[in-house]
Amino acid sequence: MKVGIYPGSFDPLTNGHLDIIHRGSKICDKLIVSVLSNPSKTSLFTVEERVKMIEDSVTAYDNVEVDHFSGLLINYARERNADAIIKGLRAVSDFEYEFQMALMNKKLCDEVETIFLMTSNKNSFLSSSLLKEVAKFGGCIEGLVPEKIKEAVYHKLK
Ligand code: COD
Repeated sequence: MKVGIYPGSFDPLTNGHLDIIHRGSKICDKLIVSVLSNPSKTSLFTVEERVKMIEDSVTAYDNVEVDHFSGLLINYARERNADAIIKGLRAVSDFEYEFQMALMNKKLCDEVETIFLMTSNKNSFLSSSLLKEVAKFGGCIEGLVPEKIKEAVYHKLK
């Protein structure tokens, strides 16, 4: 059984993340979407809220599990017997950092591969931070996140 881990901050989950989950679930027998718990980083939503929002958004997938982790991703990947780390790539700006992390993770554990899925055209500009900025100043985030998450973002930012 091939196990993939899709890690991220997911603060909050966007349609760009969902697209990677959809496509990742087709290439893994089991895909674990895992939220990084990082107390030193300020986030809009708690880890529990982010996990719940993702769970509510992936009910259609039998092979997708939602979890959270702290510390080194590669240690968590080992604990979960993962074969691969799944990442999304948007632009060259993503590439440099992701490339560095993939090589470091490979150095730390040769057995776990990093697989990059290119963003879909329609999501190439989409990030959680940009989305929050737009919402904060009253902009429209319709169609960029699942409907329930849209309401939750506006509610939090009120
Ligand atoms: N289209 C496609 N992919 C997207 C989109 C989009 N519109 N938006 C985001 N993504 C991808 C990102 O490229 C990323 O792969 C993933 O989705 C999650 O994105 P974010 O923004 O929610 O989460 P990040 O990038 O902040 O997550 C970073 C990690 C938590 C994965 C990373 O910091 C990590 O592994 N931390 C653990 C500590 C560790 O092991 N450090 C050493 C690394 S070598």
